[in-house]
Amino acid sequence: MLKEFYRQAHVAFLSRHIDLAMDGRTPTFELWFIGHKKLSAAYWTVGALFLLSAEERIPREALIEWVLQCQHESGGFGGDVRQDPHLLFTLSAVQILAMLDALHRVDRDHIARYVASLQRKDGSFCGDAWGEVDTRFSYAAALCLSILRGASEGSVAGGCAAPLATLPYVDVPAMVDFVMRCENFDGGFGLVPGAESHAGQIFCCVGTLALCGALHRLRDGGDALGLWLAARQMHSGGFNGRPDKLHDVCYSWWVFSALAMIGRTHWVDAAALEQFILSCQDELLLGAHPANGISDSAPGGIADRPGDQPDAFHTFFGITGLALMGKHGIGPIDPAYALPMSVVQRLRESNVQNKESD
Ligand code: GRG
Ligand code: ZN
Repeated sequence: MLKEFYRQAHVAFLSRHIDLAMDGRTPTFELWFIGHKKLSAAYWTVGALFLLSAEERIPREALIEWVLQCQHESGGFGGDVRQDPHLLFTLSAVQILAMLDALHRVDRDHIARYVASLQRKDGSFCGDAWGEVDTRFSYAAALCLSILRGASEGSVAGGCAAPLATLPYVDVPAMVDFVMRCENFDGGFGLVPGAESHAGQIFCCVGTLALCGALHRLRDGGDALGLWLAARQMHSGGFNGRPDKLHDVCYSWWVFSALAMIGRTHWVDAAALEQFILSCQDELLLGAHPANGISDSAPGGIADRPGDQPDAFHTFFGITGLALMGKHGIGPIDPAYALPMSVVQRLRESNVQNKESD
């Protein structure tokens, strides 16, 4: 039987998580999972509530105040109040502020300089002052700066219209060259040059190329990558992140958004993927099935795979997967910005206005 999407239950689950992220004194399993990554957890929950058209459940002003308190004097943001800054949390902060239309509440130039300070001579990015390099950080930098500048014209989905993007303070050609050094013989990308292809890193590398207007640099015009990504679909309909690994809901985003950016979503079975995501919904109360009408009162949330404990991360990436497919009235979402299309559209308009006032 085809499964239903339990929207109300997920909205309730996500609302509980926003409160947890901002308060955090209640020692619960969910809080243990969120740990020090509260700002990113807030991005997942706010993003999911937006995509479910449940913005009214977001405590907007309290959330903005808390995000602002997470900023460090360097310009970067920590995962919570009084934590060291990191590029990934800085991205989450900027994404949350963009969704809440509150970017005017921060000094954007200060944040952009912090991001740029993490670029190294070879074009790569560190996540923080401790010097670890990872293609996740290239993407975080490209996206952060794209949002702070105001999104560029043209859609990145299915190929990028723009030539090499200009991003404030960073060396974009070097940034792209470093990402291309992480491309493998199989068409995929890894964490650093020579590292194994992994769907999460592929999303980051393809996202960086898309935001920088450099998707044309892909090997075989993207065919090798498309084949590698399509091979991630398993009999369950779900994707794994690399060969011989288990299926996992979050790859619905990492894999399908990369396919969307290179215009090849039709190379996989979207209906089977949808059913896999729905089968990962919390079903604690669902000895009863949807027909009896109590499905929306389940605890809510989506797990990594059927029968596992739901969490905010997989709830967000399950919902973003459905949003990419345009299912259940969710979305739409931009695959490179990982933000609702309406938010990216608003950023684009602000970019045009900024240019006119220059
Ligand atoms: C704004 C959407 C967005 C992202 C920000 C943090 C980040 C940038 C990207 C993370 C990309 C990534 C590496 C995702 C993979 C996450 C994951 C499921 C890791 C588990 O890896 P393994 O090797 O799991 O433990 P497998 O599935 O290979 O067993
Ligand atoms: Zn996962």
